Amino acid sequence: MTASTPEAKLDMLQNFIDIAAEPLGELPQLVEAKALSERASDRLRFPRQFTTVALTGTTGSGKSSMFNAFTTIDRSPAGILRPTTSEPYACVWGTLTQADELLDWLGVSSRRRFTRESALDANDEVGLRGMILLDLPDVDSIEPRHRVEVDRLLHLVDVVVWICDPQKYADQLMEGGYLRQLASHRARLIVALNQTDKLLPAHLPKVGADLRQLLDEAGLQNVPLVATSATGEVPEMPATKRGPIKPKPGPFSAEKSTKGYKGVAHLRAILEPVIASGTASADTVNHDVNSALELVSTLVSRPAGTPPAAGKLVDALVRKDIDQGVRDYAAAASSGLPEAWQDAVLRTAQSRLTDLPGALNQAAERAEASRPRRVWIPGGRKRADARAETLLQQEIDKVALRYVIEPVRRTLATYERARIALS
Ligand SMILES: Nc1nc2c(ncn2[C@@H]2O[C@H](COP(=O)(O)OP(=O)(O)O)[C@@H](O)[C@H]2O)c(=O)[nH]1
Ligand SMILES: [Mg+2]
Repeated sequence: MTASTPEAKLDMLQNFIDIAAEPLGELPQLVEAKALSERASDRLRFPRQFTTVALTGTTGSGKSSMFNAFTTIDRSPAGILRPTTSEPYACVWGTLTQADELLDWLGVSSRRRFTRESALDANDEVGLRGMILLDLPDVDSIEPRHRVEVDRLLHLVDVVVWICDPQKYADQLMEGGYLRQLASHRARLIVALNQTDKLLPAHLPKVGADLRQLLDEAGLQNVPLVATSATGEVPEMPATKRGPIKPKPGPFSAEKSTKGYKGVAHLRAILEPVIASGTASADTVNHDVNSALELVSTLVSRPAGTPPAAGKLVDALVRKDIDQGVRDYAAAASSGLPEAWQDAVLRTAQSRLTDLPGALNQAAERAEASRPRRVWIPGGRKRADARAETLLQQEIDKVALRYVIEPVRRTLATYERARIALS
């Protein structure tokens, strides 16, 4: 592969998808690769200085309260009427107008956009400059419309913060491997154990360790875990006993205290360097582009060879063993190619299957018509028969070429163009 920048890789992907779309049709890998590349090229068009961060999780875990704690303004209504958040809210740590197009793309209505620009001027929020924080509808919403909305958004943002609470985190996390799936398509995922103010100090490390273990078992060892409280304070963890044995590392990332609202300080401490690096959106794009390339790379293998000679196919057509003859020809022509292309070759080989019996009959009629009605010369009958036989063979050759071999050749040539597009 020669392409190195995301733009070049996207060109390559686009090229491949354009070529392969017709023969491969709605193949799931191709559809997914297309969605990923479209998303990545969209994201590339928006200002790079913004990092989109989505707060997500099940009902009542504290997403909206967390949003409020970060924005310090009561914008996203928490509690009372549930599920409360039916549409996403966004707060921009920067100039709102610069984020407008990005927010349009994310589908945040203009009534639900806020800014922390003045706080940035006052300098106390500088560490979050460039963040766009999103409060999403609940992932377990009984409204299918909300769930679809959440899924769509989670695919678009740069960082996902999964909020869970100490009572229900086990159920909240493991719902159908949702989180693992999330981690696989999002470069950055953070888990926040929220509402820790409800826990006794001695219980916090135990609950944390249990949650950490669940995450590890789900294959999420690299996902940071933080303790938060959106409405109060995270209890002080009991100091680890000193002794000859080195204490085990605690379950939480970023245990050091930081400035800001105490209950969300650790989450903030993890977010700040990500936002300051300004590379999150590029990481998102790279992640999507590379996933798309990985998907399409399974759709090419060895170069397409020259299709096999017509002999066996013609013999099968002469025997009227049409179906098997066509299948065998397609299989021989596509052997060693990825399965999707073997299927595509078979589909084109069979594309005129219903026309074949008629075409073969006409070929036979043409050969027969060349046979003289009466033969007077000695040995003439034999020669005429042989001539008619040769003619029949030639006519069937033509039918095989036109109805099967040429379509197969075209598909093989398309495969070859697609393969080269990726190399
Ligand atoms: N004690 C405590 N209550 C919280 C915390 N976060 C949220 N809540 C409460 O839990 C309820 C649901 O919170 P909300 O933010 O609406 O949850 P959402 O459905 O995830 O948006 C509300 O009554 C909040 O006041 C927290 O950290 N500590
Ligand atoms: Mg909410």
